[in-house]
Amino acid sequence: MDRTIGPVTEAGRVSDVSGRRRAETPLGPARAAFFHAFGYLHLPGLLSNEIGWIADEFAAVVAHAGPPSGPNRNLPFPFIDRSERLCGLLALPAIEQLVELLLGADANYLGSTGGYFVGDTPWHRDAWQTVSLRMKVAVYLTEVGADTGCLRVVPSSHAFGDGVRWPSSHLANSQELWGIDQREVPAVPLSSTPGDVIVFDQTVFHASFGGSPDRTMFTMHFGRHCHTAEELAELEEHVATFPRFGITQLHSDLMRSSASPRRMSHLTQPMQVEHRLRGMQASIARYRFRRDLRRSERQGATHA
Ligand SMILES: O=C(O)CCC(=O)C(=O)O
Repeated sequence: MDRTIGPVTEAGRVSDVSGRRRAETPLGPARAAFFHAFGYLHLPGLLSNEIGWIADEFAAVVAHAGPPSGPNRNLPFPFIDRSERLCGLLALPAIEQLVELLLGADANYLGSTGGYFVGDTPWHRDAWQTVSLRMKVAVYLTEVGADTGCLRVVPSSHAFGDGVRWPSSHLANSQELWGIDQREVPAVPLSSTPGDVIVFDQTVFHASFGGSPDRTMFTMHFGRHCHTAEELAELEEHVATFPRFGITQLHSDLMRSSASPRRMSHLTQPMQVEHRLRGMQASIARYRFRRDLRRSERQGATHA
Protein backbone atom coordinates (compact mmCIF):
# COMPACT_ATOMS: atom_id res chain seq x y z
CA MET A 1 0.00 0.00 0.00
CA ASP A 2 1.24 3.47 -0.83
CA ARG A 3 1.70 5.18 2.56
CA THR A 4 2.67 8.59 1.19
CA ILE A 5 1.24 11.31 3.35
CA GLY A 6 -1.60 13.05 1.54
CA PRO A 7 -2.95 16.56 1.74
CA VAL A 8 -3.94 18.30 4.92
CA THR A 9 -7.71 17.97 4.81
CA GLU A 10 -8.67 20.18 7.75
CA ALA A 11 -7.16 21.62 10.89
CA GLY A 12 -4.17 19.39 11.48
CA ARG A 13 -5.75 16.36 9.84
CA VAL A 14 -3.66 14.41 7.42
CA SER A 15 -4.77 11.41 5.41
CA ASP A 16 -2.64 9.09 3.32
CA VAL A 17 -3.49 8.63 -0.36
CA SER A 18 -5.63 5.57 0.43
CA GLY A 19 -7.86 7.90 2.46
CA ARG A 20 -6.81 6.33 5.77
CA ARG A 21 -6.29 8.93 8.41
CA ARG A 22 -2.93 9.00 10.09
CA ALA A 23 -1.11 11.23 12.48
CA GLU A 24 1.05 13.94 11.06
CA THR A 25 4.65 13.74 12.22
CA PRO A 26 6.45 15.52 13.59
CA LEU A 27 4.51 17.91 15.78
CA GLY A 28 6.25 21.00 14.52
CA PRO A 29 6.10 24.79 14.80
CA ALA A 30 3.39 25.03 12.13
CA ARG A 31 1.05 23.08 14.40
CA ALA A 32 1.89 25.41 17.30
CA ALA A 33 1.25 28.45 15.10
CA PHE A 34 -2.14 26.98 14.07
CA PHE A 35 -3.04 26.37 17.72
CA HIS A 36 -2.15 29.90 18.77
CA ALA A 37 -4.01 31.44 15.80
CA PHE A 38 -7.22 29.40 15.94
CA GLY A 39 -7.26 28.13 19.52
CA TYR A 40 -7.46 24.41 18.79
CA LEU A 41 -5.74 21.46 17.11
CA HIS A 42 -7.04 18.12 15.91
CA LEU A 43 -4.44 15.37 15.82
CA PRO A 44 -5.91 12.19 14.30
CA GLY A 45 -4.29 8.96 15.45
CA LEU A 46 -1.81 10.60 17.82
CA LEU A 47 -2.60 7.94 20.46
CA SER A 48 -3.70 5.11 18.17
CA ASN A 49 -0.92 2.80 19.41
CA GLU A 50 -1.91 3.39 23.02
CA ILE A 51 -5.67 3.63 22.89
CA GLY A 52 -6.28 -0.06 23.80
CA TRP A 53 -4.77 0.11 27.28
CA ILE A 54 -5.99 3.69 27.78
CA ALA A 55 -9.59 2.53 27.14
CA ASP A 56 -9.16 -0.38 29.60
CA GLU A 57 -7.86 1.90 32.36
CA PHE A 58 -10.56 4.48 31.58
CA ALA A 59 -13.25 1.77 31.95
CA ALA A 60 -11.80 0.74 35.32
CA VAL A 61 -11.85 4.33 36.61
CA VAL A 62 -15.46 5.01 35.50
CA ALA A 63 -16.60 1.65 36.89
CA HIS A 64 -15.13 2.61 40.23
CA ALA A 65 -16.68 6.11 40.14
CA GLY A 66 -20.13 4.73 39.19
CA PRO A 67 -22.30 5.52 36.14
CA PRO A 68 -24.04 8.87 35.64
CA SER A 69 -27.48 9.06 37.23
CA GLY A 70 -30.09 10.23 34.72
CA PRO A 71 -29.19 13.41 32.89
CA ASN A 72 -26.48 14.28 35.41
CA ARG A 73 -22.90 13.81 34.45
CA ASN A 74 -20.57 12.08 36.79
CA LEU A 75 -17.15 13.49 35.98
CA PRO A 76 -14.64 12.69 38.70
CA PHE A 77 -11.83 15.20 39.13
CA PRO A 78 -8.91 14.65 38.83
CA PHE A 79 -9.71 11.76 36.51
CA ILE A 80 -6.54 10.21 35.08
CA ASP A 81 -4.96 10.59 38.53
CA ARG A 82 -7.04 7.64 39.78
CA SER A 83 -5.07 5.07 37.79
CA GLU A 84 -1.31 4.72 38.13
CA ARG A 85 -1.02 3.79 34.47
CA LEU A 86 -3.09 6.78 33.33
CA CYS A 87 -0.92 9.03 35.51
CA GLY A 88 1.87 7.91 33.16
CA LEU A 89 0.12 9.69 30.25
CA LEU A 90 1.98 12.84 31.29
CA ALA A 91 5.24 11.14 30.32
CA LEU A 92 3.98 9.51 27.14
CA PRO A 93 6.23 10.90 24.38
CA ALA A 94 3.30 12.02 22.19
CA ILE A 95 1.70 13.94 25.07
CA GLU A 96 4.96 15.31 26.42
CA GLN A 97 5.99 16.58 22.97
CA LEU A 98 2.59 18.12 22.39
CA VAL A 99 2.54 19.94 25.73
CA GLU A 100 6.13 21.08 25.34
CA LEU A 101 5.43 22.37 21.84
CA LEU A 102 2.38 24.38 22.88
CA LEU A 103 3.25 25.48 26.43
CA GLY A 104 6.94 24.78 27.04
CA ALA A 105 8.83 22.02 28.84
CA ASP A 106 8.02 23.50 32.26
CA ALA A 107 4.22 23.49 31.73
CA ASN A 108 1.94 22.93 34.72
CA TYR A 109 -0.39 19.94 34.94
CA LEU A 110 -3.73 21.24 36.28
CA GLY A 111 -5.84 18.12 36.66
CA SER A 112 -8.19 16.12 34.50
CA THR A 113 -11.90 15.35 34.02
CA GLY A 114 -13.47 12.34 32.43
CA GLY A 115 -16.42 10.01 32.25
CA TYR A 116 -19.77 9.96 30.48
CA PHE A 117 -20.74 13.15 28.73
CA VAL A 118 -24.51 12.82 28.84
CA GLY A 119 -26.52 14.90 26.36
CA ASP A 120 -25.58 18.20 24.75
CA THR A 121 -22.96 20.63 26.01
CA PRO A 122 -24.12 24.22 25.31
CA TRP A 123 -21.68 26.80 23.98
CA HIS A 124 -19.28 28.01 26.63
CA ARG A 125 -15.68 28.77 27.36
CA ASP A 126 -14.02 27.15 30.35
CA ALA A 127 -11.96 30.09 31.47
CA TRP A 128 -11.48 33.79 31.16
CA GLN A 129 -7.77 34.23 31.71
CA THR A 130 -6.08 37.11 29.96
CA VAL A 131 -2.33 36.77 30.50
CA SER A 132 -1.86 33.05 31.04
CA LEU A 133 -2.49 30.16 28.67
CA ARG A 134 -4.38 27.07 29.72
CA MET A 135 -5.48 24.25 27.47
CA LYS A 136 -7.30 20.93 27.52
CA VAL A 137 -6.08 17.81 25.78
CA ALA A 138 -9.24 15.81 25.01
CA VAL A 139 -9.43 12.13 24.10
CA TYR A 140 -12.83 10.78 22.99
CA LEU A 141 -13.17 7.05 23.54
CA THR A 142 -16.27 6.70 21.38
CA GLU A 143 -16.56 7.59 17.73
CA VAL A 144 -18.19 11.04 17.52
CA GLY A 145 -19.22 13.07 14.48
CA ALA A 146 -20.79 16.45 13.75
CA ASP A 147 -24.32 15.25 14.64
CA THR A 148 -23.30 12.65 17.20
CA GLY A 149 -21.62 14.69 19.89
CA CYS A 150 -18.20 15.65 18.61
CA LEU A 151 -16.56 18.74 20.01
CA ARG A 152 -17.11 21.84 17.93
CA VAL A 153 -15.17 25.05 18.27
CA VAL A 154 -15.45 28.60 17.04
CA PRO A 155 -11.97 29.19 15.62
CA SER A 156 -10.09 32.17 17.06
CA SER A 157 -12.78 32.91 19.64
CA HIS A 158 -10.01 32.87 22.26
CA ALA A 159 -8.36 35.89 20.66
CA PHE A 160 -8.90 39.38 21.99
CA GLY A 161 -9.10 41.14 18.65
CA ASP A 162 -9.82 44.76 19.50
CA GLY A 163 -9.53 43.99 23.18
CA VAL A 164 -13.14 42.94 23.69
CA ARG A 165 -14.18 39.37 24.35
CA TRP A 166 -17.68 37.97 24.01
CA PRO A 167 -19.17 37.23 27.43
CA SER A 168 -19.17 33.53 28.31
CA SER A 169 -22.94 33.17 27.82
CA HIS A 170 -22.87 34.82 24.38
CA LEU A 171 -23.19 31.91 21.96
CA ALA A 172 -25.56 29.98 24.21
CA ASN A 173 -27.98 32.91 23.60
CA SER A 174 -27.91 32.33 19.83
CA GLN A 175 -31.72 32.18 19.62
CA GLU A 176 -32.22 35.61 21.19
CA LEU A 177 -29.21 37.16 19.48
CA TRP A 178 -29.48 35.81 15.95
CA GLY A 179 -32.66 33.70 15.83
CA ILE A 180 -30.72 30.48 15.33
CA ASP A 181 -30.39 27.27 17.29
CA GLN A 182 -27.08 26.73 19.07
CA ARG A 183 -26.33 23.94 16.59
CA GLU A 184 -26.41 26.48 13.77
CA VAL A 185 -23.70 28.71 15.22
CA PRO A 186 -20.91 28.73 12.61
CA ALA A 187 -18.21 26.42 13.96
CA VAL A 188 -15.77 23.66 13.08
CA PRO A 189 -16.95 20.16 14.12
CA LEU A 190 -14.01 17.97 15.13
CA SER A 191 -15.12 14.41 14.36
CA SER A 192 -13.05 12.03 16.41
CA THR A 193 -12.11 8.35 16.32
CA PRO A 194 -10.60 6.63 19.38
CA GLY A 195 -6.87 7.38 19.21
CA ASP A 196 -7.38 10.97 18.03
CA VAL A 197 -6.41 13.87 20.24
CA ILE A 198 -8.04 17.30 20.32
CA VAL A 199 -6.40 20.23 22.05
CA PHE A 200 -8.11 23.52 22.75
CA ASP A 201 -7.33 26.77 24.50
CA GLN A 202 -9.76 26.90 27.42
CA THR A 203 -10.92 30.37 26.43
CA VAL A 204 -12.08 29.20 23.00
CA PHE A 205 -15.86 28.74 22.65
CA HIS A 206 -16.74 25.05 22.42
CA ALA A 207 -19.85 22.85 22.52
CA SER A 208 -21.20 19.44 21.56
CA PHE A 209 -24.61 18.41 20.19
CA GLY A 210 -26.46 15.20 19.42
CA GLY A 211 -24.28 12.79 21.35
CA SER A 212 -25.48 9.52 22.86
CA PRO A 213 -25.83 9.31 26.67
CA ASP A 214 -22.73 7.14 26.86
CA ARG A 215 -20.34 9.42 25.02
CA THR A 216 -17.08 8.83 26.84
CA MET A 217 -14.17 11.22 26.98
CA PHE A 218 -11.42 12.46 29.25
CA THR A 219 -9.38 15.63 29.28
CA MET A 220 -6.01 16.58 30.72
CA HIS A 221 -5.52 20.23 31.66
CA PHE A 222 -2.25 22.07 31.28
CA GLY A 223 -1.12 25.64 31.75
CA ARG A 224 1.94 27.60 30.82
CA HIS A 225 4.34 27.90 33.77
CA CYS A 226 3.75 31.25 35.49
CA HIS A 227 6.68 33.63 35.30
CA THR A 228 5.01 36.92 36.16
CA ALA A 229 2.95 38.14 39.12
CA GLU A 230 -0.08 38.54 36.82
CA GLU A 231 0.17 34.96 35.58
CA LEU A 232 0.53 33.70 39.13
CA ALA A 233 -2.50 35.72 40.22
CA GLU A 234 -4.55 34.06 37.46
CA LEU A 235 -3.36 30.62 38.53
CA GLU A 236 -4.29 31.43 42.13
CA GLU A 237 -7.71 32.57 41.00
CA HIS A 238 -8.12 29.31 39.07
CA VAL A 239 -7.00 27.10 41.97
CA ALA A 240 -9.24 29.05 44.36
CA THR A 241 -12.35 28.05 42.36
CA PHE A 242 -11.98 24.34 43.23
CA PRO A 243 -12.70 24.16 47.00
CA ARG A 244 -16.31 25.23 46.44
CA PHE A 245 -16.75 21.95 44.49
CA GLY A 246 -15.18 20.06 47.36
CA ILE A 247 -11.86 19.71 45.51
CA THR A 248 -8.85 20.66 47.57
CA GLN A 249 -6.10 19.29 45.31
CA LEU A 250 -5.61 19.57 41.56
CA HIS A 251 -3.69 16.28 41.57
CA SER A 252 -4.30 13.05 43.45
CA ASP A 253 -1.89 11.80 46.10
CA LEU A 254 -1.20 8.89 43.73
CA MET A 255 -0.16 11.27 40.95
CA ARG A 256 2.20 13.01 43.37
CA SER A 257 3.59 10.01 45.23
CA SER A 258 4.34 8.07 42.02
CA ALA A 259 5.90 11.08 40.24
CA SER A 260 9.35 10.94 38.72
CA PRO A 261 11.37 14.18 39.05
CA ARG A 262 10.27 15.01 35.52
CA ARG A 263 6.57 14.58 36.27
CA MET A 264 7.06 16.47 39.52
CA SER A 265 8.31 19.46 37.52
CA HIS A 266 4.76 19.73 36.06
CA LEU A 267 3.14 19.47 39.51
CA THR A 268 5.27 21.74 41.70
CA GLN A 269 3.97 25.22 40.87
CA PRO A 270 0.25 24.32 41.23
CA MET A 271 1.11 22.57 44.54
CA GLN A 272 2.86 25.71 45.81
CA VAL A 273 -0.18 27.79 44.89
CA GLU A 274 -2.52 25.34 46.66
CA HIS A 275 -0.30 25.45 49.70
CA ARG A 276 -0.26 29.25 49.79
CA LEU A 277 -4.04 29.46 49.38
CA ARG A 278 -4.55 26.90 52.11
CA GLY A 279 -2.33 29.03 54.37
CA MET A 280 -4.42 32.11 53.49
CA GLN A 281 -7.68 30.24 54.16
CA ALA A 282 -6.32 29.05 57.49
CA SER A 283 -5.39 32.57 58.55
CA ILE A 284 -8.79 33.91 57.39
CA ALA A 285 -10.46 31.16 59.46
CA ARG A 286 -8.28 32.05 62.48
CA TYR A 287 -9.13 35.75 62.07
CA ARG A 288 -12.89 35.00 61.85
CA PHE A 289 -12.71 32.70 64.87
CA ARG A 290 -10.98 35.37 67.02
CA ARG A 291 -13.32 38.12 65.76
CA ASP A 292 -16.41 36.02 66.59
CA LEU A 293 -14.96 35.15 69.99
CA ARG A 294 -14.33 38.84 70.76
CA ARG A 295 -17.86 39.68 69.57
CA SER A 296 -19.51 37.06 71.76
CA GLU A 297 -17.35 38.10 74.74
CA ARG A 298 -18.48 41.71 74.21
CA GLN A 299 -22.13 40.63 73.94
CA GLY A 300 -21.70 38.48 77.06
CA ALA A 301 -20.30 41.49 78.89
CA THR A 302 -23.23 43.77 77.92
CA HIS A 303 -25.84 41.15 78.90
CA ALA A 304 -24.19 40.47 82.26
O1 LIG B 1 -17.80 16.80 24.68
C1 LIG B 1 -18.40 17.67 25.28
O2 LIG B 1 -19.56 17.52 25.68
C2 LIG B 1 -17.73 18.99 25.57
C3 LIG B 1 -16.69 18.87 26.59
C4 LIG B 1 -16.33 20.16 27.20
O3 LIG B 1 -17.02 21.15 27.09
C5 LIG B 1 -15.10 20.28 27.96
O4 LIG B 1 -14.42 19.29 28.20
O5 LIG B 1 -14.77 21.42 28.37
